Amino acid sequence: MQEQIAKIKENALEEIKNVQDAKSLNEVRVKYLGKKGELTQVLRGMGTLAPEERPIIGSKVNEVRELLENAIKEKEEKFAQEALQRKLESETIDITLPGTKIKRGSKHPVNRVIEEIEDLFVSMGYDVVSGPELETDEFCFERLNLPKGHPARDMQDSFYITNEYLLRTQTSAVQARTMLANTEKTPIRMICAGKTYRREDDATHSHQFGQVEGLVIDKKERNVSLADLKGTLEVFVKKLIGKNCELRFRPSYFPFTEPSYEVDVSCFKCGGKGCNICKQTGWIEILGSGIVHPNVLKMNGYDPEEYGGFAFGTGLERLAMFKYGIPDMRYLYANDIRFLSQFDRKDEEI
Ligand code: 2NM
Repeated sequence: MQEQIAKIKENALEEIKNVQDAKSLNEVRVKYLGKKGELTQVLRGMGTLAPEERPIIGSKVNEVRELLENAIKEKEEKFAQEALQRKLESETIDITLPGTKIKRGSKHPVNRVIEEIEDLFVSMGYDVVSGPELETDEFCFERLNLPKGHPARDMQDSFYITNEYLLRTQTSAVQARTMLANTEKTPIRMICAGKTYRREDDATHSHQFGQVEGLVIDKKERNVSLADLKGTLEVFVKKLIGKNCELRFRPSYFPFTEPSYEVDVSCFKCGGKGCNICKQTGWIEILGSGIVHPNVLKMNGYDPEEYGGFAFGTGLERLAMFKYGIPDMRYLYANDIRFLSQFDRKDEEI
């Protein structure tokens, strides 16, 4: 019997040594140590032994069982270790690979122009103010010296919601609100940029467009003059279009200013020689401006004998087109990613 046990031990150890995977290892375990395993059978057969032999054989079997169990366990651990190693290798991540690029939006050219203008005027001490796009007839027209019956108030030209409410046709409604709200009559330096609406239905006009308008009001004794208006607009245009342009002030008419001026800039394409952009004139109209009309001051709570100032306004789409050389206004509204992505944020800090 001793011999049989030694044989089992030898065979089992050999098989454990040669086994290649966890499944076969388990088969070996069952073969030798299972309920019907070879070693177990030896224990079962002990009944035939002489009583004095039993403890000797019993302890021998247990010794071999323990030896085999340990050998199996060791092998199991080896397999587990190898499996883990394979898993780690197959799941390795190369952290030096470049990441997937995240697509980033870009700022619309009109919004870029707004931000640039706001930054410039803030640097000159102006406030940036906003107001409602749904306006009242009162603020859009009445308080801006556009009395009832004025041609600019034609129902055909504006989006009226009710008799009283309409989509603002100009941002100067915000100027009127700012003046009226300033009961302390502290000096005003403000700009307002935003959307405005007109009832246009031809191919060359949009019913929604961007405007920026500015207003400066102070006591008469502080002499806010036409010189200040000219200087301010010169800084404005040169910052936006380029240092090397020239400005030309041309007498004009606006209901809310008197005197009024349209401002032309020397053509940035041909430099003034004449080309298709400036229609051979060498000049491009870029701004409207003037000294605030006494009626506007009066209607917004200011005594025109005591206070005065200037105002100006312009269209943002045209400015964006000039600044970026956009040949057709429709590009600004087409939402074409090929167009928009050209206004990348490369030059900006985010
Ligand atoms: C322009 C041209 C001239 C203007 C006037 C005012 C206000 F409210 F002060 F009267 N705001 N904006 C103004 C003056 C706007 O845009 C072409």
